[in-house]
Amino acid sequence: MVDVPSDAVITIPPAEVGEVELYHPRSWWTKYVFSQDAKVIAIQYAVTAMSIGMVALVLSWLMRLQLGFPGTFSFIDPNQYLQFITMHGMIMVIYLLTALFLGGFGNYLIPLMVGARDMVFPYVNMLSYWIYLLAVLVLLSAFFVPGGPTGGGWTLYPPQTILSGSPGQEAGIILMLVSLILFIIGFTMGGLNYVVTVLQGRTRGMTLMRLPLTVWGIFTATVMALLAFPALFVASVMLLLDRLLGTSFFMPTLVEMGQLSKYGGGSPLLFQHLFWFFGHPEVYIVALPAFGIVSDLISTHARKNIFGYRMMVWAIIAIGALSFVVWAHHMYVSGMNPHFGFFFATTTLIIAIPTAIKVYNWILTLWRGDIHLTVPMLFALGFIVTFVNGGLTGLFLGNVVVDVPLSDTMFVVAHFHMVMGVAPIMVVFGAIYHWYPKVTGRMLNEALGRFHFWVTFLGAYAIFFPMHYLGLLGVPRRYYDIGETAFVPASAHDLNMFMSVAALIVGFAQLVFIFNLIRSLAKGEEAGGNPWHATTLEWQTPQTPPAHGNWGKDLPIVYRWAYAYSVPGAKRDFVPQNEPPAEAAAEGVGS
Ligand code: HEM
Ligand SMILES: [Cu+2]
Repeated sequence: MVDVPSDAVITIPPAEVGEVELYHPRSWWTKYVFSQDAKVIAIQYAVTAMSIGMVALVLSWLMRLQLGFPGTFSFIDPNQYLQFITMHGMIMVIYLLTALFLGGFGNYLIPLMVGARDMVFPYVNMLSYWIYLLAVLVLLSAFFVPGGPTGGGWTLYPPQTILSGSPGQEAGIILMLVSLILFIIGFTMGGLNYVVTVLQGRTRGMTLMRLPLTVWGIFTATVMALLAFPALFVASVMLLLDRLLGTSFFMPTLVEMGQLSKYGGGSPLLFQHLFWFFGHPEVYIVALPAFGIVSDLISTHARKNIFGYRMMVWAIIAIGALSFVVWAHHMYVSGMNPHFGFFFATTTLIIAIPTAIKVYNWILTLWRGDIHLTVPMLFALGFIVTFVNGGLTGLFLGNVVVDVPLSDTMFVVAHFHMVMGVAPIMVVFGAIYHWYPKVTGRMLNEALGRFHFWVTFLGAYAIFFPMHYLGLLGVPRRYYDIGETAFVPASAHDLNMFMSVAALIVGFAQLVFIFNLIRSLAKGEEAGGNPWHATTLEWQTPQTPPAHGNWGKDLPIVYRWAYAYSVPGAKRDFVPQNEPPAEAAAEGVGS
């Protein structure tokens, strides 16, 4: 029998999907700009997300210059430091990573990987992108209004975000909240597409348990996002009402700049609960697509089937579900009831189990594999190392007694940059090197890619590893200048300088990457349809880049799971998901 998984039956999916006439663009505008083709929308999402990501990167340089060389760069003042932190954090987490993984990779890969012609609601999918773009523009406009963007931190905690005296209290905070509301509306339109396409748009033979883990990761993350973003949505609407109409959902009675404020009776803690009910799952909304993609990268580039496929699927689902009951581990210092802390510490540590299972399975996949150290593989390995590293510090911070002294120090900043900054970004890069040949028909330059990997990987460690130590010393986060204090030795300043120089170098390495992306469009080596000899459907399209409708006349039929690598007896070391059993048998598979 050709099939490898334990449910080796030639199955037909529960619902046969009939052919639906695709929307056909009639003009240049509807083909390339207001396009309803998921592949075009994916590229629009990806380009927008990476462009705004560059803004966040430049902001991080400005902050790092200030931290490394305080006093030398007098063009940032303390208010601006807070504003840059806020914009940097929010852009990186939401407008770059969430948008890129779901709107970018989700749109490109889901229809191709499940064997569909497009997303199920292409018009709504198109609107999703344009609303996202509007959200980005509203966000950026905050740099140009009086008072500038909000400086409330990416957590936007009231009361201070909307009180006078906070930077950006005038218009910045309003624009931030409006932008978030727009983002969520746009995301929901895309998200419904991703979920319904995975559930209803699969081609013949593509059972759920034959989906590549990339699809499982993006699918589960989308379901989570559809459940978590509403909490941020209502929190944003209520905070906007507090700011604009003088309601007091989140505002207690307080004195504002020496005057009793107009507010009273609200609960700032309620905002924290709503924010983190969204905020913690958000970490996994970014991490699960990364988990899925990494699984496929290491399986393809190590020519081995993924170890424990079913366990990997269930681990993704378990992590997704558990991450909804841990949110208050971000609130250990909020004065909440200690019993609550015990509950949330327990649930937090339980997540380590499915997560560790995934890591073991990646390692077992690599074990005795025919590892090709291609650029995507390097980034995948970089991800695993970094994620484990950030996960370990997460175990520290998940415990109440350890978190309390470390809370609001640079240790936290180091921890979350490792887990949800550097680690997912490694996957983004690995994925781009992996799928760029499918999107453009050309390979990215390998030497530049290796250079990009090593500088980014080692550089990220140079920036964020010493930061743990600063945190242990007690250096607080969100401080413009740590100055001379009894507990911070002079060496800490040297370390800060070192980290800032590393940040500049890492930033420049990204310019090399962008150069590679643009240069290879015209000059890259021709890729052919399946340069990595991968099994999944997106590599089996009749044309590369795939044409409108993806599959030509007939949809592919799926006969096996996505991981038929190095199958004993096969002539080639991979058997595509859609290769009919007869042909595979003729090649000697399983005979
Ligand atoms: C070269 C890469 C990066 C550098 C040099 C960098 C640098 C910084 C700095 C200096 C801060 C302010 C720390 C403080 O004073 O509290 C910060 C905050 C932050 N960064 Fe990054 N960052 C980078 C990449 C990322 C990425 C990829 C993410 C994506 C998750 C990210 C998410 C955040 C968040 C959420 C904050 C917290 C903002 C807040 O406190 O409100 N950063 N970063
Ligand atoms: Cu959390």
